[in-house]
Amino acid sequence: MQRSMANPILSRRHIPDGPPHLTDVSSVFNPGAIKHGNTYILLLRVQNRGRETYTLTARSHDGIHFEVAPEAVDFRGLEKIRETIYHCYDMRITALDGLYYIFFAMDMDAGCRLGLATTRDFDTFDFLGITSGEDTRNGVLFPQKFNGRYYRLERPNRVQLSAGPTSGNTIVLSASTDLLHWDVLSGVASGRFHYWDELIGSGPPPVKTRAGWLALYHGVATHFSSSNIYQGGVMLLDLENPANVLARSRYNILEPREPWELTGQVPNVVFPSGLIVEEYDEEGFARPDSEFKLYYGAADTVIGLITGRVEELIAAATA
Ligand code: BMA
Repeated sequence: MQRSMANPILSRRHIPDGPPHLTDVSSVFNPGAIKHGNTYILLLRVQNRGRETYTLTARSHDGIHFEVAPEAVDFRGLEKIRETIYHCYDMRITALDGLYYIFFAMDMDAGCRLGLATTRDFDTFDFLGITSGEDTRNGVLFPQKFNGRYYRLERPNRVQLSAGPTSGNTIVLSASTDLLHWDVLSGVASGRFHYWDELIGSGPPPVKTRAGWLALYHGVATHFSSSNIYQGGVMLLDLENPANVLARSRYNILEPREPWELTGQVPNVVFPSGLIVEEYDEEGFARPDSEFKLYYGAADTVIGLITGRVEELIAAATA
């Protein structure tokens, strides 16, 4: 696995000046990622100098050089929500049954909620609704149904970081028949106090491999009182029952090392949020020797890319 030579592949300079709210923006980070036909698509979290958040679409033919659309995504139907929505962010994209589903965090007065939108073409987007009652974040949809039900991983926010947002130390598995109402089935994994992943949350949506669901996540080390360190790690979940963890990386697979990962508006952060696997076999399993592209936010300021082979991620989970 290695960082792209082109890193950081996206920074504020790649966002075209548009209307005043998108002129000379501050930062771009934590992208959702998917391959739509032969086009690599990122849904970018863009923050302007009013510290307002917009979602912008970026397209690429090689997964490295992206062109950013000048207009922010309009989630049709979002305007029907009566309560104030401060920010929609951290898009996670899953392809399922010919449609793209996008879960994202919504900061509201009552706390953080998970919103859901769909698109077929990344030109028009429909907001389906708010899909959580409690404070929760990092919702990721599995790319298949399980006995007729949708499954997602999510991370309830039950920990208050000192001088920071609410966070959490447990990833749970939830199920739904209509994508709007979700029931928690079981805990999946908890933070490991004193080590690299004390607080945890899912990264990109899980990828199906013959070794299990490849579930990347971020872990936060909080015990250095100066600054929380956000890192990336990997788990393998049981193919039939993803609440069962088959393996989990003892070591992080990605940590802040480059200057642009160590420094920025939130220092010491790598936040993996988009994973594209190039090749799947006839039965829909990621090929072990396939290349992957992992997109991540760095220091809540820019976007980085790391590439490697799927088998390296699997090996990291069992190391
Ligand atoms: C988390 C989320 C992420 C962010 C990270 C570091 O709690 O808000 O969106 O990248 O903190 O600030």
